[in-house]
Amino acid sequence: MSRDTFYITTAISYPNGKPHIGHAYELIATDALARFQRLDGKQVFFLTGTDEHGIKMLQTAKREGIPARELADRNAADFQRMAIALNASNDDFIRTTEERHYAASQAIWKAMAANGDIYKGGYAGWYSVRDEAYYGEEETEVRADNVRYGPQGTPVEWVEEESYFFRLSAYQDKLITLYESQPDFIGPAERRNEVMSFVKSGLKDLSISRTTFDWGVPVPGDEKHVMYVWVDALTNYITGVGYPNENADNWRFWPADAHIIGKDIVRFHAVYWPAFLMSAGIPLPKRVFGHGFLFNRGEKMSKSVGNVIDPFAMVEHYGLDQVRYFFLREVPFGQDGSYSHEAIVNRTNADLANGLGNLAQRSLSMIAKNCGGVVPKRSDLAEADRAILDQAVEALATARKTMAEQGIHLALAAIFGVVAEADRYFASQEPWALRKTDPARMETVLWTTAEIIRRVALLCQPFIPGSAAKLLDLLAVPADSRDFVHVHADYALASGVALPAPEGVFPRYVEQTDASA
Ligand code: ME8
Repeated sequence: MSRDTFYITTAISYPNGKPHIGHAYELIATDALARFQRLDGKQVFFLTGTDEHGIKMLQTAKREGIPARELADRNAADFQRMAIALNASNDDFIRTTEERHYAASQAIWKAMAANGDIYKGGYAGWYSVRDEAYYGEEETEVRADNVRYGPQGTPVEWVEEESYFFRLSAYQDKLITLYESQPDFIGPAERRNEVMSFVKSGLKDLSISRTTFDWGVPVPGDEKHVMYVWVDALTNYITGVGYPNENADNWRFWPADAHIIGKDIVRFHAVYWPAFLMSAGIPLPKRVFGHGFLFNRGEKMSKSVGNVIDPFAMVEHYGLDQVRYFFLREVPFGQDGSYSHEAIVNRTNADLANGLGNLAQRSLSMIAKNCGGVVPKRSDLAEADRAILDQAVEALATARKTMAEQGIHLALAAIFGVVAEADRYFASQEPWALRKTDPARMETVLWTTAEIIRRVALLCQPFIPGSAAKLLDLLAVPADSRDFVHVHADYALASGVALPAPEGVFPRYVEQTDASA
């Protein structure tokens, strides 16, 4: 039986600096996935937040000459501001320095210990502060600069200290069984293969505490130790829904339906996290999806905007829904992508300004002028009308299927395929010519076009929520008639309903000249 709840999370970001475009990308994509399920009738819980412990935070704070907590407070506020600026619909924002999170982290630690999976020993090995990760010597290499690097290309340092260990080696077979019996547990396929071969190559027990600093969650019963940052970081996903209080109202959302993360941290989510959960007797998430990395193609993005890697500046410059649309449509979700000024301008001008925006503007202006500003009168539908209307319903079916597998770009391709087809429909029906020859048919064509825009706008809501809402306002669609059930013909526009004066929804990006820059 499929549940009517849906729980989705982003990674929690290190607030050792300001949010960058990679953080924004992950949040936008996860927001689209969350909004999609909400509009499709699920009770959704969407969690994001900040990962505030670890040596990386501590070192940055030292460099700045401020306490780690002050650094965390300052930058976490920027991450919260970014969520608002991106119109993210997260239901909560978790900070790992919160009281509730200390309680959850200590509870899962105790549960793992009670299961006999934690023991005290001594760690001697390589550690990357940048990745906050332990690596086996065979995963590292000394390069020409005489520095030793880990598999992600970050420097590693030798660590030797007393440490608690988690019996990860005991979970090797259980993890392989998990990946085999639940093939969807890790996506996309390349990430699944990487994890599979990592686990098959043999798992060593994991060092899960440190003694040389105290910025972290204290180990229960041995406060000389703080937990390894990834133990507490991963636990945020259950803290956020009430753990350890299994009577908490939100606990019904667990297990998570999807953890959306970047490809660099799949190992933590697909190996360590399920092992911790198995040990603590907590059900496992359904899926871990590792998206790709974004790269700036290097060119200067615009004369008037300095560093548009800053998500706030990017939104300010191109518009929020333009940025959302660009990343979600342009980059196949799960693969790496690059962005550049031209790519953003080309994509958003073509699909939003000249595509959907232009179609809406042209048809709604004709309606305002020729149909008395009300929804046109619909007579019998011709085959061409029916075909284009059906396509929008089919796009919903496609979007449901692709969004369930995080194929965000594929859902958008299907929806904007309808826009392209509707454009051809509008051009070939020539409603402007029908005005004189067959006004009743003109009204039907305009009705069909407006109805297509209604359906497309409903489908666009997860991706470009603000602009989709404006389009639906222009069609006088009531706020309570905007979820996906309403894509159906039963909820089609009713002829005669008054429409507000049409206005443009997607301004065309115009290159600034040197004089205006
Ligand atoms: O890894 N393009 O935090 P983080 C796309 N605190 N995604 C990117 C990116 C880029 N250029 N750069 C980073 C952490 N990301 C941990 C997570 S979860 C329990 C703890 C993604 O601030 C990255 O892959 O380094 C990760 O999913 C997220 O941004 C936060 O990265």
